[in-house]
Amino acid sequence: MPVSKKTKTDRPSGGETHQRAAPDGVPLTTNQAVPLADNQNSLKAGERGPSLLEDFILREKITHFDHERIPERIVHARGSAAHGYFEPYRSMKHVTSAAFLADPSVRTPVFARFSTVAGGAGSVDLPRDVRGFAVKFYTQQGNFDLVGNNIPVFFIQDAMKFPDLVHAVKMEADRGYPQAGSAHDTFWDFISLMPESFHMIMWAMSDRALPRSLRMMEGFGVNTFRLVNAAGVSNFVKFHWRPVLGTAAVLWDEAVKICGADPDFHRRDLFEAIESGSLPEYELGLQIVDPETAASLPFDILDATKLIPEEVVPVEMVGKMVLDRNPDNFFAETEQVAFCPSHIVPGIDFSEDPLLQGRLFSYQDTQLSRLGSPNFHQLPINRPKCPFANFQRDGQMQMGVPKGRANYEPNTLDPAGPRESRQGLKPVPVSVEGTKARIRPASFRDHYSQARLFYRSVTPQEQKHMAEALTFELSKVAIAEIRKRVLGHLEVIDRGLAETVASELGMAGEAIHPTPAAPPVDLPPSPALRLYGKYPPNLKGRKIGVLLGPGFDPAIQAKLAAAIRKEGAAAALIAVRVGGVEDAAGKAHPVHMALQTAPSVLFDAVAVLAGPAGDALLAKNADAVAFLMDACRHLKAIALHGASSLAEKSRVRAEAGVVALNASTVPEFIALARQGKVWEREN
Ligand code: HDE
Repeated sequence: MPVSKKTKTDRPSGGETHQRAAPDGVPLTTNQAVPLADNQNSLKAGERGPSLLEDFILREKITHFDHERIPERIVHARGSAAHGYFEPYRSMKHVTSAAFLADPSVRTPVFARFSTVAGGAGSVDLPRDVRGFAVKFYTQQGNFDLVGNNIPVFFIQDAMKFPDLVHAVKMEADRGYPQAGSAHDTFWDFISLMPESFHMIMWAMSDRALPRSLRMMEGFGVNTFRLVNAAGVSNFVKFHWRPVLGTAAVLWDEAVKICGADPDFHRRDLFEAIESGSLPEYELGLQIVDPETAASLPFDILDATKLIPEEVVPVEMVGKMVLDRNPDNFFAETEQVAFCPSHIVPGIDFSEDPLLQGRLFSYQDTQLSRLGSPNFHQLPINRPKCPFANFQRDGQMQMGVPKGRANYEPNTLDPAGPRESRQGLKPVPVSVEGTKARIRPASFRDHYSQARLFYRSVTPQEQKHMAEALTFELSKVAIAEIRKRVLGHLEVIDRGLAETVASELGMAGEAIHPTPAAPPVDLPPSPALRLYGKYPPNLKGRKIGVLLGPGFDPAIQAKLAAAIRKEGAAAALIAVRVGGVEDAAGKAHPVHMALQTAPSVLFDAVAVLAGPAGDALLAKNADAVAFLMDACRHLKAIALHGASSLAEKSRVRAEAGVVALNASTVPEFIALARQGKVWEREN
């Protein structure tokens, strides 16, 4: 039966309200460059008839779409990245022949990707988790990937345990939850049986696992590498990154609420900072350890569950990385970038750390399955920015068109072709001898001393938050035996901590005691491990939420905004409605955000300004009350002008760190906000 019938909804090429054809635009084409006349309708047999298989345009479009996703990373799936550059402060030729560390006038392009570990690509930015800190340096001697974390040690000592660790922390095998969180039975079951993980656990339970911003966290290469100079002299090295803005973290309750208010909190923060010209900067530090010093350390330098206190071996700052450009395309760059710790350049070499040795295999292997071809190095984001040539050929998605007959070496047919060179990568000659065995060295046995060192080195606030984090995580563990085993390990680390957690769990006296393979020792504390108080207080790069109620005083608001700008911070103006708010003279002011979308967890400090009627209105608004109550609970500096009824309702008036705002107290509020949290309020 013919299906062609004129109907009322006859639309030759789709909707009629918007101009679709851009007369001056480039033609829309298929992937074979054939121009399209209609991108709205599939090819049909008659107006109301079935679609035709012949429609290669529809099939090309849908097929491409069907294959848009690639396997996400098995760990570190959720990440945010930026382009930038690295410049050394001075030549480091005396310790390394790496060219990117040799000449302060040379800028090396970089691509940095920050990530969470456990969650999937679509998970939230602020779970309690370790953050990845991976940097690809496109040097003149080839790519160097420094694939680190924001915590200087790792959970396990041997690569053999990595799949077990990751299986345990990721969503549970039968139920498919929780997403992106370690507070569940399988993670703590595994950890409770792995004493070597407890040093890292202390860090993961600390505020380091809740960074305020990717711009405000330290980074660490974790594994021990080697530096080698042109004369062949080599030393061990640990890599460090230090954020120029200093370190900062959010509280657990803030993190939980941020995940709801803005799941992309870190990604947005990084993107907006770069867009606004507030460029993230990190200094690169080297902790260089000669072989004699390495041998004298009270632990094995090859053990990735240990750090070298800066008080023992100082960190020398050798250069700076600046991130100055957002990716043009998230998939092509942030998703397709392939980091591999095996990507080193002459002047850098590996150590025999068994975790690193496993990593040298794993990353290359994972890229093959993720990116689908041994030619992943040809993708624009992965391509070295210096010339490269060899006789590897063909393979899926080959982008190059190699010329000539010779695809082997040695050859005589192509004398100008690529050859080995004297400046090439040479391994540091390390003599190796031993019996082949699956073995863990005795020097790796002390699992608790550095966990204790870390706990006893940090500030009382950090210690308090660690106890709270352990209590929270273990409260979500259903199997009591697991909790008891964890309490046993905590007792070995620090009795006071263990007692606090046991009592908060309602499990005093129930710990199951482990037998340490090596009894822990008291090491001298390392204040450099603190998160708070290590960097000078500042407001740079922070965001202040300024809630404006109707009838607010515009002169004070302008003064406050100018003072915030002067600090290098940003003021977000908020009103009940996104359309704006009127000041005391009835003049309308535009704002950045509506109160509903701007809970105070999104800001570092807050101010509320309102006239009498505006104050009365805000005091009746549940979002405004929650705004102030949360700012108080989350230890933020608070400034109030004419918001007394709201303050009353939110019970913040008598609290520490609340400034009565007027023209002369703006500096007082700024000085308070610079300090970060108002710690006295926490107690
Ligand atoms: Fe990774 N890790 N890892 N890791 N890792 C991956 O590689 C692995 C380890 C780190 O932004 C994977 O491309 C093993 C330590 C970062 O793309 C995979 C072991 C440290 C990133 C892999 C470790 C890291 C990864 C998954 C133990 C800190 C994200 C996707 C032997 C120094 C990089 C990928 C990015 C990613 C394996 C331990 C950091 C599976 C086997 C220690 C920052 O290859």
